[in-house]
Amino acid sequence: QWEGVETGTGTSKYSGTVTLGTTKSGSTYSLTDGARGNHKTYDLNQGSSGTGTLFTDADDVWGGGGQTAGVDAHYGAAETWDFYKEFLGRNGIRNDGVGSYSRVHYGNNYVNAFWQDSCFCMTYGDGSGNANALTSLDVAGHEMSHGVTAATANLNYSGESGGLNEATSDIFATAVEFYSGNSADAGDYLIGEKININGNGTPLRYQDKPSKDGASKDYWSSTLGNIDVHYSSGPANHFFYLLSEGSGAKVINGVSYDSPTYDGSTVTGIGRDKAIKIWYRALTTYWTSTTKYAGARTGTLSAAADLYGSSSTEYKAVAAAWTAINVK
Ligand code: ASN
Ligand code: ZN
Ligand code: CA
Repeated sequence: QWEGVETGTGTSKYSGTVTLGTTKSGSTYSLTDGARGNHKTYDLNQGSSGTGTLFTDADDVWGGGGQTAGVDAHYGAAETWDFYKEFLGRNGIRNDGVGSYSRVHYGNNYVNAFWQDSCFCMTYGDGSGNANALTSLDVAGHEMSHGVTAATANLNYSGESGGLNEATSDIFATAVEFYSGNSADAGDYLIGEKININGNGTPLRYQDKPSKDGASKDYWSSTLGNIDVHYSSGPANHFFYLLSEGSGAKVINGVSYDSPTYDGSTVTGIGRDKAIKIWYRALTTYWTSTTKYAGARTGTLSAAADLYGSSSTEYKAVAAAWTAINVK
């Protein structure tokens, strides 16, 4: 009997045919990613506590039936791990090389996914009615990034800091989706566009113009901290879009965007990669649990100064993008 790091193949629901990091023990393979801190994926089989059973398979070819949600979750965790490691130099959620775990098939007709610091794990429901399983790549990136935020700035999950916490998860969700380059799930500035959570084909959130969801705010105001964190995230998501792509109309990977500004100003984007690096440096270097939008502006300006210089185009674009969402 021996154990080894293996590479399996999976047929996913959202991301086409994918490779999976697996482990062989005796003659059985499991969803234990030996190349990524032994991140594991478990089947709760409709339960709502504990870890259920670790996914196992006889031939390392995965998918079909209850395995499919496991394939998507395991792939999403791997892509998120790779994004953090290769693009940002972060070795796992806590930067200690240790994997977390995913749980799928949580409860019955559960239309959500969530991260818990208590178990250092993420959990996915199967959806209900027209809403599909919550296991898309951007949802995985969003949930795992809650772990990164908890391990770094630890932004409080209420008021303005809660909006910044949520936006951080949406921003890195989008970053993972683009970085992955998966042709079945091309990068976009939409959150949850694959899961049909509204039942009418619309995404959960829009980063170019967050108010398109009917509840999120496009711009900062003094009452922003009074609304749900998934809506007070709007201005920060909007900042990220503007900093990356600029204001006005644009088509990216076949998706049309049209991003407005508070004051009618024109913002010229510096590209997504630089915007992500600036956000990450602010999160990990300058922000604390009580950072609000004003502090987010100064933190990202400090980050841009560190990375590109205080008289750089990038620094000026950060200032312009915050001003464009009414953070001056
Ligand atoms: N899916 C939600 C989120 O990650 C769950 C929650 O509201 N905590 O934000
Ligand atoms: Zn969230
Ligand atoms: Ca997306």
